[in-house]
Amino acid sequence: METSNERVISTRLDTVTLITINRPESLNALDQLTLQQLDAAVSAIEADPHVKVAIITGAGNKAFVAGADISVMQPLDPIAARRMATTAQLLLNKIENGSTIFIAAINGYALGGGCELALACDIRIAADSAQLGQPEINLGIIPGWGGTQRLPRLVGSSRAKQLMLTGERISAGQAAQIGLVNEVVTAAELMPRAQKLAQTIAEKPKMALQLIKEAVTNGMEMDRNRAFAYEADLFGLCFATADQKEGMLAFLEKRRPDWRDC
Ligand code: DAK
Repeated sequence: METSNERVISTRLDTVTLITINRPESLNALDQLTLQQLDAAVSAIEADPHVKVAIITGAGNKAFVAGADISVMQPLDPIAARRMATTAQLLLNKIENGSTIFIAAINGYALGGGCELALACDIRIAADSAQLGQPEINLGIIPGWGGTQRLPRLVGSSRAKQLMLTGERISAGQAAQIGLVNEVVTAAELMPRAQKLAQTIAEKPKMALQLIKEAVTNGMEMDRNRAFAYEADLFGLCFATADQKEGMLAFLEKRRPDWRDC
């Protein structure tokens, strides 16, 4: 099933949805309309209990997302910039804290807001032709879509500072070395690999997927003792699901589990 809002195309294949940001003439730069349509696509996925995994990619072969649209940002006053920040941050929080597992399939430039969008996803796979970076410094601004927070948590503060202070772009290979992307494949292999990974994850029980995401995302922000207690709570919650009973019974009966996703 395909839903196209022109700037963002959502294609649902059973339990996996592919979201394509579709503004290739501007290297998929995010203007207000594209952001609104992306927000609508993410909300629709979150509202659909059938969807377990979403892949986000960019249209064309040059860019994932080359950042926020600079022509839209240039004339903003502080109040409008703050409003833009607040609404756009809600979208990334939805991706980071929602029940769906998000995979960024980085098919080209992932710069500024594009890199920040990928950072909010759970897993990042990149084509070997991709380039990543936070070039905001070259525009006289700082990353404003969570980059100053998510990037250091992922790659360490020193590497994050270097990327943000220099504005330099790094290759997909360098990004993999510092843990900014999980895997690098050829451009031709990118979507098949992302689909295969999505399928592998989508075959797992939904509640446990959701609780793993929640435990890691929220636990990272807690001190160790609270985080372990939180993990214990979520572990306990698994035993309220039909899939815990089924998964363990299936093991004992030496058969494949028949997940109910509840
Ligand atoms: N905005 C608008 N248009 C862009 C764009 C962008 N970010 N990136 C590329 N384009 C447009 C170009 O203007 C050009 O349009 P035409 O001239 O053809 O009309 C077309 O895409 C093709 O680009 P180029 O001709 O430049 O292509 P090249 O291959 O020569 O260069 C490039 C590719 C990616 C190296 C170059 O386009 C480039 O440097 N682009 C800008 C990258 C950048 O600086 N990105 C970071 C922008 S700052 C926030 C949310 C988000 C953000 C901040 C706050 N809040 C919620 C508060 C994010 C900020 C940013 O992302």
